[in-house]
Amino acid sequence: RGGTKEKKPSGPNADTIKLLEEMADEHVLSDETWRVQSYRKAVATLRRQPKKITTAKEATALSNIGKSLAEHIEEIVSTGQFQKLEEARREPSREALKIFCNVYGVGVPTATKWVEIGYRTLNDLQTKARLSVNQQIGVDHYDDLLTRIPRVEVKALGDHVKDVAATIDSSVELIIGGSYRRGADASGDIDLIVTKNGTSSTQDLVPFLDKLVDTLTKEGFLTAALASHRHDGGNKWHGCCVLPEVAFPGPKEEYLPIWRRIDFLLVPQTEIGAALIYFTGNDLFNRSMRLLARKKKMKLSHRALYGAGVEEGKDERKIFEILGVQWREPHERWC
Ligand code: DCP
Ligand code: MG
Ligand code: MN
Repeated sequence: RGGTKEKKPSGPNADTIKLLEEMADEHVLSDETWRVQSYRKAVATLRRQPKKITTAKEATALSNIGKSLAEHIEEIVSTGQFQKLEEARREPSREALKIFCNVYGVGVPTATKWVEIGYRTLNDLQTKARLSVNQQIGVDHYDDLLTRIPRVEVKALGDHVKDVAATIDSSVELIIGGSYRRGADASGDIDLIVTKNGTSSTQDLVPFLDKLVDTLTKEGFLTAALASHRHDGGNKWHGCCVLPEVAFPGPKEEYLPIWRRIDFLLVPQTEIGAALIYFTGNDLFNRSMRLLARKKKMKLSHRALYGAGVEEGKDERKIFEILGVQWREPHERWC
């Protein structure tokens, strides 16, 4: 889960942006959300500048950059260094905190707690910590679950699931959503949207999902179920999978049975448009769409756009139209 930075810094302020983003990440680790926000807003402003910002005075004149951030910017440009960042990095327990935050299912509070207890390594967690089922999977498969899945492999995983799904119910449709649908070269997990013509409730798809999960588990494709996978009346399933060697899209010598994260999301046909928007993301794009809906006295959820006499769930394009936003292809929804 490599953070939210999807665009590499470029342009006249790239060097400044790089250090500010690194500082924002440090603030994530110390759970100072408001600082993270102000750094990210400042970075967004800097990205838009056509010229290099070199002084605090220039920086303060821009939107979303306060006095102290402006001084940091001047320091970075004039000295090439950022004192605060270096101090944060000298903190001895920082490495452990980072490692623990990268365990699947572990957030800053839990990682901080472990550091305070005195744990420093994954081995400490394995031998001393009391881990939940999910955390145990996260520790056991630490490297695998941190490795991003190349696009060709996401497709191969999806194709394998589609083949098995067709043997259970040939009229069920599976769509790969998430970063894959946005065209990403590599994804953190595979998000599979499960839908079927004629369905109007998630419940209509539950028996299918049960069979699918059962079959895929028996054949060894699904390797673990993650807890809390039956939220919202059973419309989701979260777990791990391994691509079979025969389905590997590359030379056999390069095949490794890497554990991957997989999510199934049940969506009735009546809600497929809203669900496609939600599960395509990205999360920032979703947030701005929801905000826009609210401004227009409507509400956008993963199930429908509704309010102000409107109810639209099944047509992705219509939802854009009603909101008055120009259609954006999935690959244009990075922010
Ligand atoms: N989503 C969201 N808000 C969240 C989490 C998810 O709007 N807090 C939506 C947008 C995401 C989609 O769900 O695109 C899938 O969630 P993922 O966590 O799988 O994120 P991505 O697929 O976008 O990225 P990754 O490649 O890291 O899996
Ligand atoms: Mg994903
Ligand atoms: Mn996901």
